[in-house]
Amino acid sequence: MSMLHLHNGESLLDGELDFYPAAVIQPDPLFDILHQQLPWHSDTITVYGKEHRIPRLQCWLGDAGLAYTYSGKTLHTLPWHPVLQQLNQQLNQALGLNNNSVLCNLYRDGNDSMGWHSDDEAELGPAPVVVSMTLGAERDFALRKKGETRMFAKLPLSHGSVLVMKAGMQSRWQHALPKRAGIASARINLTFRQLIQDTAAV
Ligand SMILES: O=C(O)CCC(=O)C(=O)O
Repeated sequence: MSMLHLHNGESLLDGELDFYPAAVIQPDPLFDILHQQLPWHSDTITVYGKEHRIPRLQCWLGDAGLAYTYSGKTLHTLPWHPVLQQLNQQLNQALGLNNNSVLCNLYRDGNDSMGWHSDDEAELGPAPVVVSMTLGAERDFALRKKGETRMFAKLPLSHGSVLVMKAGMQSRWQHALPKRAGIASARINLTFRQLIQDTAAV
């Protein structure tokens, strides 16, 4: 049974983004299942030799044997949750992709965030198409051109939305999920990605 309807997408940022504001057919139960059942954990990253706890919970699931390197750490994907595997298959089919993993982020409230970056790790290949699904609290997705400090645009990502970051986006733009005072409820973001096996770290 299809969990998605990917119709009436808006093309944004000169075609670098496709946005489907209400793509998930039943976003409330999907949020609850993933909130309760995913193996959320609190991770650290090392910046200039110092460990920092990242301001959100996360987990990375996917096909067996995949690994990725993120801020100097090599992590192996955990096995798919069946619902996420089904969603990935449906997204791949609808969009003509071969994504094989999903990075799941849980922003517990408006104090959780993600800093400026591009999804440009070597394992993603030179022109990844990253599919980003939002469930729960609406938060702004901020965009700026690479090499600039000024924010270019903010896109509010609605409950049940799907944002497709197309090939080219990661080489030209950075994105971030800024803190938002006053948001007390949680948001889940799922970014479906293809980890390219033969360049993946082991
Ligand atoms: O939570 C979001 O919408 C952004 C997630 C993100 O930037 C990422 O996973 O690389």
